[in-house]
Amino acid sequence: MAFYYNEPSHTFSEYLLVPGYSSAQCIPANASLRTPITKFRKGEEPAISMNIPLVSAIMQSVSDDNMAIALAKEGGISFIYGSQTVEQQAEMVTRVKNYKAGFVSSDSNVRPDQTLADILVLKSETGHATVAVTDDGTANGKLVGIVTSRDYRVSRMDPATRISEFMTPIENVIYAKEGISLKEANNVIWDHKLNALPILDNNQRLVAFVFRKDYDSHKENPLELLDTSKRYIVGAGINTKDFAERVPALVEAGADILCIDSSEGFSEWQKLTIEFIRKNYGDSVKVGAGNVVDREGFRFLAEAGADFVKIGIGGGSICITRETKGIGRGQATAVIEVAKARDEYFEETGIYVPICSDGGIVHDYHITLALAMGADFCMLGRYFSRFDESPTNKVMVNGNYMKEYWGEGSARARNWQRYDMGGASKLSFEEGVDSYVPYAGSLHDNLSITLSKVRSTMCNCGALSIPEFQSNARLTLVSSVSIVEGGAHDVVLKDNNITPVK
Ligand code: RVP
Repeated sequence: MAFYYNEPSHTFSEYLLVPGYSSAQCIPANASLRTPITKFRKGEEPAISMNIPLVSAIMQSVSDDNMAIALAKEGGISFIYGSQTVEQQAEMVTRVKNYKAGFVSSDSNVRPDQTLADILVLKSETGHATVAVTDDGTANGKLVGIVTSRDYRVSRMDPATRISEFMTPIENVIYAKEGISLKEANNVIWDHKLNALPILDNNQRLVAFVFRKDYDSHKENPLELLDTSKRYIVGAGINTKDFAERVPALVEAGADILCIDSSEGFSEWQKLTIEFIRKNYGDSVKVGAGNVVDREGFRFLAEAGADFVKIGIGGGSICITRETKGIGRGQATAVIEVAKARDEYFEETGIYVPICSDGGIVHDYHITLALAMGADFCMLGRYFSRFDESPTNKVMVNGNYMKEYWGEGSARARNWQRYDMGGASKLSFEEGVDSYVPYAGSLHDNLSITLSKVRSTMCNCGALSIPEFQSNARLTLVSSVSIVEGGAHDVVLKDNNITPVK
Protein backbone atom coordinates (compact mmCIF):
# COMPACT_ATOMS: atom_id res chain seq x y z
CA MET A 1 0.00 0.00 0.00
CA ALA A 2 1.22 3.50 -0.78
CA PHE A 3 2.61 5.64 2.04
CA TYR A 4 0.47 8.58 3.17
CA TYR A 5 1.76 11.62 5.06
CA ASN A 6 -0.52 12.48 7.96
CA GLU A 7 -0.28 16.24 7.50
CA PRO A 8 -0.91 18.34 4.40
CA SER A 9 2.18 20.13 3.14
CA HIS A 10 2.23 23.90 3.69
CA THR A 11 3.46 27.01 1.88
CA PHE A 12 5.20 30.06 3.36
CA SER A 13 2.02 32.16 3.40
CA GLU A 14 0.47 29.77 5.91
CA TYR A 15 3.05 30.68 8.57
CA LEU A 16 3.90 33.70 10.71
CA LEU A 17 6.74 34.43 13.11
CA VAL A 18 5.95 35.13 16.74
CA PRO A 19 8.18 37.95 18.03
CA GLY A 20 10.56 37.32 20.92
CA TYR A 21 12.42 39.55 23.39
CA SER A 22 14.74 42.10 21.75
CA SER A 23 17.55 43.67 23.75
CA ALA A 24 18.63 47.27 23.15
CA GLN A 25 21.52 45.91 21.04
CA CYS A 26 19.06 44.19 18.77
CA ILE A 27 18.81 46.80 16.01
CA PRO A 28 18.94 46.20 12.24
CA ALA A 29 22.30 47.98 11.95
CA ASN A 30 23.83 45.25 14.15
CA ALA A 31 22.20 42.32 12.33
CA SER A 32 24.45 40.20 10.12
CA LEU A 33 23.08 38.28 7.14
CA ARG A 34 26.31 36.35 6.54
CA THR A 35 25.67 32.71 5.71
CA PRO A 36 27.59 29.64 4.47
CA ILE A 37 27.07 28.24 0.97
CA THR A 38 29.55 25.33 1.08
CA LYS A 39 29.73 22.47 3.57
CA PHE A 40 32.18 22.62 6.45
CA ARG A 41 33.32 20.57 9.42
CA LYS A 42 32.32 21.55 12.92
CA GLY A 43 34.65 24.27 14.19
CA GLU A 44 36.00 25.09 10.71
CA GLU A 45 35.11 27.94 8.36
CA PRO A 46 33.17 27.26 5.13
CA ALA A 47 35.23 27.73 1.94
CA ILE A 48 32.62 30.20 0.63
CA SER A 49 30.16 32.30 2.62
CA MET A 50 27.86 35.02 1.34
CA ASN A 51 27.18 38.39 2.92
CA ILE A 52 23.47 38.17 2.14
CA PRO A 53 21.40 34.97 2.03
CA LEU A 54 20.31 35.27 -1.60
CA VAL A 55 21.30 33.62 -4.88
CA SER A 56 19.72 34.20 -8.28
CA ALA A 57 18.07 31.32 -10.14
CA ILE A 58 19.82 29.22 -12.77
CA MET A 59 17.61 30.58 -15.54
CA GLN A 60 18.00 32.19 -18.96
CA SER A 61 15.65 34.98 -17.95
CA VAL A 62 17.47 35.72 -14.69
CA SER A 63 21.18 35.00 -14.36
CA ASP A 64 23.70 36.21 -16.94
CA ASP A 65 27.04 37.93 -16.34
CA ASN A 66 25.40 41.31 -15.83
CA MET A 67 23.14 40.00 -13.05
CA ALA A 68 26.09 38.13 -11.54
CA ILE A 69 28.15 41.32 -11.23
CA ALA A 70 25.22 43.28 -9.79
CA LEU A 71 24.40 40.61 -7.19
CA ALA A 72 28.04 39.98 -6.17
CA LYS A 73 28.30 43.75 -5.54
CA GLU A 74 25.50 43.35 -2.99
CA GLY A 75 27.04 40.26 -1.34
CA GLY A 76 25.12 37.39 -3.03
CA ILE A 77 25.86 34.96 -5.85
CA SER A 78 24.29 34.37 -9.28
CA PHE A 79 24.34 30.95 -10.87
CA ILE A 80 24.78 31.63 -14.57
CA TYR A 81 22.34 29.55 -16.57
CA GLY A 82 23.52 26.32 -18.11
CA SER A 83 20.92 26.06 -20.88
CA GLN A 84 23.32 27.55 -23.43
CA THR A 85 26.45 26.19 -25.09
CA VAL A 86 29.44 25.38 -22.91
CA GLU A 87 31.42 28.12 -24.69
CA GLN A 88 28.77 30.80 -24.17
CA GLN A 89 28.36 29.96 -20.50
CA ALA A 90 32.13 29.88 -19.89
CA GLU A 91 32.40 33.25 -21.67
CA MET A 92 29.84 34.76 -19.26
CA VAL A 93 31.80 33.41 -16.29
CA THR A 94 35.01 34.87 -17.73
CA ARG A 95 33.35 38.26 -18.11
CA VAL A 96 32.40 38.28 -14.43
CA LYS A 97 35.87 37.20 -13.34
CA ASN A 98 37.55 39.81 -15.57
CA TYR A 99 35.25 42.57 -14.39
CA LYS A 100 37.09 44.99 -12.19
CA ALA A 101 34.86 47.27 -10.19
CA GLY A 102 35.67 50.79 -11.23
CA PHE A 103 37.77 49.72 -14.28
CA VAL A 104 35.57 50.36 -17.30
CA SER A 105 36.25 49.21 -20.85
CA SER A 106 36.18 52.28 -23.12
CA ASP A 107 33.00 52.53 -25.20
CA SER A 108 33.91 55.71 -27.14
CA ASN A 109 36.93 55.22 -29.37
CA VAL A 110 38.16 56.90 -32.55
CA ARG A 111 41.23 57.01 -34.83
CA PRO A 112 43.29 60.23 -35.03
CA ASP A 113 42.43 60.65 -38.74
CA GLN A 114 38.68 60.84 -38.02
CA THR A 115 36.92 64.18 -37.60
CA LEU A 116 35.12 66.38 -35.10
CA ALA A 117 31.86 65.31 -36.79
CA ASP A 118 32.63 61.69 -35.83
CA ILE A 119 33.17 62.73 -32.20
CA LEU A 120 29.80 64.50 -32.14
CA VAL A 121 27.99 61.46 -33.54
CA LEU A 122 29.68 59.21 -30.99
CA LYS A 123 28.80 61.53 -28.13
CA SER A 124 25.14 61.59 -29.16
CA GLU A 125 25.13 57.76 -29.23
CA THR A 126 26.88 57.06 -25.92
CA GLY A 127 26.21 60.24 -23.97
CA HIS A 128 29.84 60.08 -22.78
CA ALA A 129 32.17 63.08 -22.92
CA THR A 130 35.53 61.26 -22.78
CA VAL A 131 36.70 59.73 -26.07
CA ALA A 132 39.84 57.59 -26.45
CA VAL A 133 41.92 58.20 -29.58
CA THR A 134 43.68 54.94 -30.42
CA ASP A 135 45.79 53.99 -33.43
CA ASP A 136 43.14 51.58 -34.73
CA GLY A 137 40.03 53.19 -33.20
CA THR A 138 39.34 50.22 -30.89
CA ALA A 139 38.94 50.01 -27.11
CA ASN A 140 42.28 48.22 -26.78
CA GLY A 141 44.34 49.99 -29.43
CA LYS A 142 47.49 51.98 -28.72
CA LEU A 143 46.44 55.22 -27.00
CA VAL A 144 47.55 58.30 -28.97
CA GLY A 145 45.38 60.92 -27.29
CA ILE A 146 42.16 61.83 -25.50
CA VAL A 147 39.29 64.11 -26.50
CA THR A 148 36.95 65.66 -23.94
CA SER A 149 34.47 68.49 -24.40
CA ARG A 150 37.21 70.90 -23.27
CA ASP A 151 39.18 70.17 -26.47
CA TYR A 152 36.72 71.61 -29.00
CA ARG A 153 34.15 74.37 -29.55
CA VAL A 154 31.45 73.25 -31.96
CA SER A 155 30.42 76.82 -32.77
CA ARG A 156 33.94 77.84 -33.83
CA MET A 157 35.33 74.74 -35.49
CA ASP A 158 34.78 73.10 -38.83
CA PRO A 159 33.18 69.64 -38.31
CA ALA A 160 35.71 68.29 -40.82
CA THR A 161 38.68 69.16 -38.53
CA ARG A 162 40.84 66.11 -37.96
CA ILE A 163 40.92 64.75 -34.41
CA SER A 164 44.75 64.72 -34.40
CA GLU A 165 44.65 68.52 -34.68
CA PHE A 166 42.66 69.20 -31.47
CA MET A 167 42.99 66.12 -29.24
CA THR A 168 45.13 66.20 -26.08
CA PRO A 169 48.10 64.17 -27.33
CA ILE A 170 49.42 61.24 -25.27
CA GLU A 171 52.50 63.28 -24.19
CA ASN A 172 50.14 65.54 -22.22
CA VAL A 173 47.79 62.82 -20.93
CA ILE A 174 48.13 61.58 -17.35
CA TYR A 175 47.69 57.82 -17.36
CA ALA A 176 48.46 54.82 -15.12
CA LYS A 177 49.89 51.38 -15.78
CA GLU A 178 47.85 48.17 -15.67
CA GLY A 179 48.00 46.55 -12.23
CA ILE A 180 47.28 49.78 -10.32
CA SER A 181 44.64 49.28 -7.61
CA LEU A 182 41.37 51.19 -7.71
CA LYS A 183 42.38 53.07 -4.58
CA GLU A 184 45.68 54.18 -6.14
CA ALA A 185 43.90 55.13 -9.36
CA ASN A 186 41.48 57.26 -7.42
CA ASN A 187 44.37 58.99 -5.66
CA VAL A 188 45.85 59.94 -9.05
CA ILE A 189 42.44 61.26 -10.14
CA TRP A 190 42.16 63.41 -7.01
CA ASP A 191 45.78 64.61 -7.05
CA HIS A 192 45.58 65.76 -10.68
CA LYS A 193 41.93 66.88 -10.63
CA LEU A 194 41.07 64.51 -13.51
CA ASN A 195 37.67 63.28 -14.63
CA ALA A 196 39.03 60.08 -16.17
CA LEU A 197 42.28 58.15 -15.87
CA PRO A 198 43.30 55.87 -18.77
CA ILE A 199 44.98 52.59 -17.75
CA LEU A 200 47.59 51.33 -20.26
CA ASP A 201 49.47 48.06 -20.61
CA ASN A 202 53.23 47.79 -21.21
CA ASN A 203 52.72 48.34 -24.96
CA GLN A 204 50.80 51.58 -24.38
CA ARG A 205 47.57 49.83 -25.33
CA LEU A 206 44.39 51.03 -23.63
CA VAL A 207 43.05 48.57 -21.03
CA ALA A 208 40.35 50.58 -19.27
CA PHE A 209 39.33 53.92 -17.80
CA VAL A 210 38.74 54.77 -14.16
CA PHE A 211 36.19 57.58 -13.85
CA ARG A 212 35.93 60.05 -11.00
CA LYS A 213 32.15 59.68 -10.93
CA ASP A 214 32.40 55.91 -10.22
CA TYR A 215 34.37 56.39 -7.03
CA ASP A 216 31.34 56.92 -4.85
CA SER A 217 29.38 54.06 -6.36
CA HIS A 218 32.23 51.67 -5.57
CA LYS A 219 32.32 52.84 -1.99
CA GLU A 220 28.61 52.07 -1.71
CA ASN A 221 29.14 48.29 -1.77
CA PRO A 222 30.57 47.35 1.61
CA LEU A 223 29.14 43.81 1.36
CA GLU A 224 30.51 42.95 -2.09
CA LEU A 225 31.57 39.33 -2.46
CA LEU A 226 35.13 38.93 -3.71
CA ASP A 227 37.54 36.01 -4.14
CA THR A 228 41.13 36.10 -2.86
CA SER A 229 42.20 37.93 -6.04
CA LYS A 230 39.52 40.59 -5.43
CA ARG A 231 37.38 39.36 -8.34
CA TYR A 232 33.62 38.92 -8.01
CA ILE A 233 32.45 35.47 -6.93
CA VAL A 234 30.22 33.75 -9.46
CA GLY A 235 28.36 30.44 -9.70
CA ALA A 236 27.27 28.40 -12.72
CA GLY A 237 24.61 25.79 -13.40
CA ILE A 238 25.53 22.36 -14.77
CA ASN A 239 23.43 19.37 -15.79
CA THR A 240 23.72 15.61 -15.39
CA LYS A 241 24.29 15.01 -19.11
CA ASP A 242 27.25 16.99 -20.47
CA PHE A 243 29.20 17.53 -17.22
CA ALA A 244 32.38 15.94 -18.64
CA GLU A 245 32.70 18.89 -21.07
CA ARG A 246 30.92 21.63 -19.15
CA VAL A 247 32.60 21.32 -15.75
CA PRO A 248 36.21 21.62 -17.03
CA ALA A 249 35.29 24.65 -19.15
CA LEU A 250 33.57 26.42 -16.24
CA VAL A 251 36.40 25.64 -13.84
CA GLU A 252 38.91 26.94 -16.40
CA ALA A 253 36.83 30.13 -16.79
CA GLY A 254 37.03 30.66 -13.02
CA ALA A 255 33.56 29.69 -11.71
CA ASP A 256 33.75 29.64 -7.90
CA ILE A 257 30.86 27.26 -7.34
CA LEU A 258 28.69 25.02 -9.50
CA CYS A 259 25.16 23.73 -8.99
CA ILE A 260 23.50 20.76 -10.64
CA ASP A 261 20.31 22.18 -12.05
CA SER A 262 17.49 19.66 -12.05
CA SER A 263 13.79 19.70 -11.27
CA GLU A 264 14.17 16.38 -9.42
CA GLY A 265 17.50 15.71 -7.72
CA PHE A 266 16.98 12.46 -5.81
CA SER A 267 18.60 10.46 -8.62
CA GLU A 268 21.65 8.42 -9.49
CA TRP A 269 22.42 10.97 -12.22
CA GLN A 270 23.28 13.54 -9.57
CA LYS A 271 25.52 11.08 -7.72
CA LEU A 272 27.39 10.29 -10.93
CA THR A 273 27.86 13.99 -11.64
CA ILE A 274 29.27 14.66 -8.15
CA GLU A 275 31.49 11.57 -8.44
CA PHE A 276 32.95 12.92 -11.69
CA ILE A 277 33.81 16.20 -9.96
CA ARG A 278 35.33 14.56 -6.87
CA LYS A 279 37.38 12.13 -9.01
CA ASN A 280 38.81 14.90 -11.17
CA TYR A 281 39.04 17.82 -8.78
CA GLY A 282 38.70 16.44 -5.23
CA ASP A 283 37.09 19.01 -2.96
CA SER A 284 38.58 21.98 -4.77
CA VAL A 285 35.53 22.34 -7.05
CA LYS A 286 32.42 23.22 -5.07
CA VAL A 287 29.09 21.85 -6.26
CA GLY A 288 25.52 22.09 -4.98
CA ALA A 289 22.86 19.53 -5.89
CA GLY A 290 19.07 19.22 -5.94
CA ASN A 291 16.22 19.71 -5.95
CA VAL A 292 14.79 17.57 -3.18
CA VAL A 293 11.86 17.98 -0.79
CA ASP A 294 12.42 15.45 1.96
CA ARG A 295 14.84 13.88 4.43
CA GLU A 296 15.78 10.95 2.20
CA GLY A 297 16.58 13.17 -0.76
CA PHE A 298 18.78 15.39 1.42
CA ARG A 299 20.71 12.46 2.91
CA PHE A 300 21.28 10.94 -0.50
CA LEU A 301 22.85 14.13 -1.88
CA ALA A 302 24.78 14.91 1.32
CA GLU A 303 26.27 11.41 1.30
CA ALA A 304 27.02 11.74 -2.42
CA GLY A 305 29.24 14.70 -1.46
CA ALA A 306 27.17 17.78 -2.38
CA ASP A 307 28.47 21.09 -1.00
CA PHE A 308 24.93 22.36 -0.52
CA VAL A 309 21.48 20.93 -1.15
CA LYS A 310 18.67 22.78 -2.87
CA ILE A 311 15.03 22.32 -1.86
CA GLY A 312 11.86 22.78 -3.91
CA ILE A 313 9.72 21.02 -6.45
CA GLY A 314 6.86 22.75 -8.16
CA GLY A 315 6.79 25.96 -6.08
CA GLY A 316 8.42 28.29 -8.63
CA SER A 317 6.23 31.11 -9.92
CA ILE A 318 6.59 29.95 -13.55
CA CYS A 319 6.53 26.24 -12.68
CA ILE A 320 3.65 23.94 -13.58
CA THR A 321 5.33 20.65 -12.59
CA ARG A 322 2.69 19.95 -9.93
CA GLU A 323 -0.11 20.49 -12.43
CA THR A 324 1.46 18.49 -15.24
CA LYS A 325 3.08 15.65 -13.30
CA GLY A 326 1.40 15.60 -9.90
CA ILE A 327 4.68 15.72 -7.96
CA GLY A 328 5.94 18.28 -5.45
CA ARG A 329 5.50 19.46 -1.91
CA GLY A 330 4.53 22.69 -0.16
CA GLN A 331 7.76 24.68 0.10
CA ALA A 332 7.55 25.46 3.82
CA THR A 333 7.02 21.81 4.78
CA ALA A 334 9.89 20.75 2.51
CA VAL A 335 12.28 23.31 4.04
CA ILE A 336 11.30 22.39 7.61
CA GLU A 337 11.88 18.65 6.99
CA VAL A 338 15.17 19.11 5.13
CA ALA A 339 16.47 21.53 7.78
CA LYS A 340 15.82 18.86 10.40
CA ALA A 341 17.65 16.30 8.27
CA ARG A 342 20.57 18.74 7.85
CA ASP A 343 20.82 19.16 11.64
CA GLU A 344 20.66 15.38 12.24
CA TYR A 345 23.38 14.84 9.65
CA PHE A 346 25.51 17.50 11.35
CA GLU A 347 25.03 15.79 14.75
CA GLU A 348 26.03 12.43 13.30
CA THR A 349 28.95 13.39 11.08
CA GLY A 350 30.12 16.82 12.25
CA ILE A 351 29.59 18.06 8.67
CA TYR A 352 27.24 21.01 8.11
CA VAL A 353 25.70 20.94 4.62
CA PRO A 354 23.98 24.29 3.91
CA ILE A 355 20.50 24.15 2.42
CA CYS A 356 18.85 26.50 -0.07
CA SER A 357 15.13 27.15 -0.36
CA ASP A 358 14.53 27.46 -4.12
CA GLY A 359 11.43 29.07 -5.60
CA GLY A 360 8.10 30.31 -4.33
CA ILE A 361 9.26 33.55 -2.68
CA VAL A 362 6.35 35.91 -3.33
CA HIS A 363 6.70 38.48 -0.53
CA ASP A 364 9.92 39.69 1.09
CA TYR A 365 8.86 38.16 4.38
CA HIS A 366 8.89 34.71 2.77
CA ILE A 367 12.69 34.99 2.72
CA THR A 368 12.65 35.67 6.46
CA LEU A 369 10.34 32.71 7.05
CA ALA A 370 12.55 30.38 4.97
CA LEU A 371 15.58 31.41 7.05
CA ALA A 372 13.64 30.97 10.29
CA MET A 373 12.62 27.48 9.14
CA GLY A 374 16.29 26.58 8.74
CA ALA A 375 17.25 27.54 5.17
CA ASP A 376 20.77 28.97 4.99
CA PHE A 377 19.91 30.94 1.87
CA CYS A 378 17.19 31.32 -0.77
CA MET A 379 17.25 31.07 -4.56
CA LEU A 380 14.94 33.50 -6.36
CA GLY A 381 13.91 33.76 -9.99
CA ARG A 382 10.85 35.99 -10.33
CA TYR A 383 12.21 38.47 -7.78
CA PHE A 384 15.43 39.17 -9.74
CA SER A 385 13.82 38.94 -13.17
CA ARG A 386 11.97 42.23 -12.49
CA PHE A 387 15.13 44.34 -12.30
CA ASP A 388 17.12 46.37 -14.84
CA GLU A 389 20.00 43.90 -14.51
CA SER A 390 18.08 40.80 -15.67
CA PRO A 391 18.82 39.71 -19.24
CA THR A 392 15.29 40.02 -20.64
CA ASN A 393 13.42 42.72 -22.54
CA LYS A 394 11.52 45.49 -20.82
CA VAL A 395 8.19 45.82 -22.64
CA MET A 396 5.01 47.84 -22.30
CA VAL A 397 1.91 45.71 -21.62
CA ASN A 398 -1.46 47.44 -21.18
CA GLY A 399 0.25 50.71 -20.28
CA ASN A 400 2.62 49.19 -17.70
CA TYR A 401 6.30 48.35 -17.99
CA MET A 402 6.95 44.62 -17.66
CA LYS A 403 9.98 42.34 -17.97
CA GLU A 404 9.77 38.98 -19.66
CA TYR A 405 10.24 35.93 -17.45
CA TRP A 406 10.08 32.32 -18.63
CA GLY A 407 10.65 28.95 -16.95
CA GLU A 408 13.48 26.61 -17.82
CA GLY A 409 10.79 23.99 -18.41
CA SER A 410 8.99 26.13 -20.99
CA ALA A 411 9.32 25.42 -24.69
CA ARG A 412 11.02 28.82 -25.02
CA ALA A 413 14.00 27.78 -22.83
CA ARG A 414 14.50 24.46 -24.66
CA ASN A 415 16.32 23.15 -21.57
CA TRP A 416 15.73 19.45 -22.09
CA GLN A 417 18.75 18.49 -19.94
CA ARG A 418 16.97 19.80 -16.82
CA TYR A 419 13.80 17.81 -17.28
CA ASP A 420 14.43 14.76 -19.40
CA MET A 421 15.05 11.47 -17.54
CA GLY A 422 16.29 9.46 -20.52
CA GLY A 423 18.46 10.24 -23.49
CA ALA A 424 15.96 12.24 -25.55
CA SER A 425 17.04 15.60 -26.88
CA LYS A 426 13.74 17.44 -26.72
CA LEU A 427 11.04 18.26 -24.19
CA SER A 428 8.11 15.84 -24.33
CA PHE A 429 5.85 18.30 -22.49
CA GLU A 430 6.20 21.70 -20.84
CA GLU A 431 6.73 22.12 -17.09
CA GLY A 432 7.02 25.91 -17.16
CA VAL A 433 5.34 28.96 -18.64
CA ASP A 434 6.44 32.08 -20.53
CA SER A 435 5.26 35.20 -18.68
CA TYR A 436 5.64 38.89 -17.78
CA VAL A 437 6.50 40.33 -14.38
CA PRO A 438 6.05 43.99 -13.37
CA TYR A 439 9.26 45.95 -13.99
CA ALA A 440 10.67 47.09 -10.65
CA GLY A 441 13.79 49.23 -11.32
CA SER A 442 17.30 48.60 -10.05
CA LEU A 443 18.47 45.57 -8.12
CA HIS A 444 20.28 47.71 -5.56
CA ASP A 445 17.24 49.81 -4.62
CA ASN A 446 14.91 46.83 -4.29
CA LEU A 447 17.37 44.63 -2.44
CA SER A 448 18.07 47.33 0.16
CA ILE A 449 14.38 47.44 1.07
CA THR A 450 14.00 43.64 1.10
CA LEU A 451 17.04 43.11 3.30
CA SER A 452 16.12 45.84 5.72
CA LYS A 453 12.79 44.06 6.24
CA VAL A 454 14.62 40.77 6.90
CA ARG A 455 16.98 42.40 9.40
CA SER A 456 14.13 44.21 11.11
CA THR A 457 12.09 41.01 11.62
CA MET A 458 15.16 39.15 12.88
CA CYS A 459 15.54 41.86 15.49
CA ASN A 460 11.87 41.57 16.47
CA CYS A 461 12.61 37.92 17.13
CA GLY A 462 15.73 38.79 19.18
CA ALA A 463 18.30 37.50 16.65
CA LEU A 464 21.38 39.28 15.28
CA SER A 465 22.63 36.49 13.02
CA ILE A 466 21.07 33.84 10.78
CA PRO A 467 22.25 30.86 12.93
CA GLU A 468 20.81 32.58 16.02
CA PHE A 469 17.56 33.25 14.18
CA GLN A 470 17.34 29.62 13.01
CA SER A 471 17.66 28.29 16.54
CA ASN A 472 15.46 30.87 18.31
CA ALA A 473 12.64 31.55 15.85
CA ARG A 474 9.10 30.60 16.84
CA LEU A 475 6.64 29.99 14.03
CA THR A 476 2.94 29.45 13.98
CA LEU A 477 0.60 28.11 11.33
CA VAL A 478 -2.21 30.55 10.63
CA SER A 479 -5.81 29.87 9.74
CA SER A 480 -7.26 31.17 6.50
CA VAL A 481 -9.39 33.63 8.53
CA SER A 482 -6.36 35.07 10.32
CA ILE A 483 -4.64 35.58 6.94
CA VAL A 484 -7.53 37.92 6.05
CA GLU A 485 -7.00 39.66 9.41
CA GLY A 486 -3.34 40.26 8.44
CA GLY A 487 -4.19 42.49 5.48
CA ALA A 488 -5.99 45.85 5.55
CA HIS A 489 -9.59 44.91 6.32
CA ASP A 490 -12.95 46.47 7.10
CA VAL A 491 -11.85 49.81 5.72
CA VAL A 492 -12.44 51.36 2.30
CA LEU A 493 -9.02 52.04 0.76
CA LYS A 494 -8.55 55.57 -0.56
CA ASP A 495 -8.37 55.93 -4.31
CA ASN A 496 -6.35 59.05 -5.18
CA ASN A 497 -8.16 59.36 -8.49
CA ILE A 498 -11.52 59.89 -6.81
CA THR A 499 -12.32 63.14 -4.94
CA PRO A 500 -14.86 62.64 -2.14
CA VAL A 501 -17.99 64.84 -2.24
CA LYS A 502 -18.53 66.81 0.98
P1 RVP B 1 10.55 31.73 -8.46
O1 RVP B 1 11.57 32.45 -7.66
O2 RVP B 1 9.30 31.44 -7.68
O3 RVP B 1 10.26 32.39 -9.76
O4 RVP B 1 11.16 30.28 -8.78
C1 RVP B 1 12.38 30.09 -9.43
C2 RVP B 1 12.69 28.61 -9.44
O5 RVP B 1 11.71 27.90 -10.20
C3 RVP B 1 14.00 28.26 -10.09
O6 RVP B 1 15.12 28.46 -9.28
C4 RVP B 1 13.79 26.79 -10.44
O7 RVP B 1 14.04 25.92 -9.35
C5 RVP B 1 12.31 26.73 -10.74
N1 RVP B 1 12.04 26.70 -12.18
C6 RVP B 1 12.72 27.27 -13.19
N2 RVP B 1 12.08 26.98 -14.34
C7 RVP B 1 11.02 26.25 -13.98
C8 RVP B 1 10.04 25.68 -14.87
O8 RVP B 1 9.98 26.00 -16.05
N3 RVP B 1 9.20 24.81 -14.36
N4 RVP B 1 11.00 26.08 -12.66
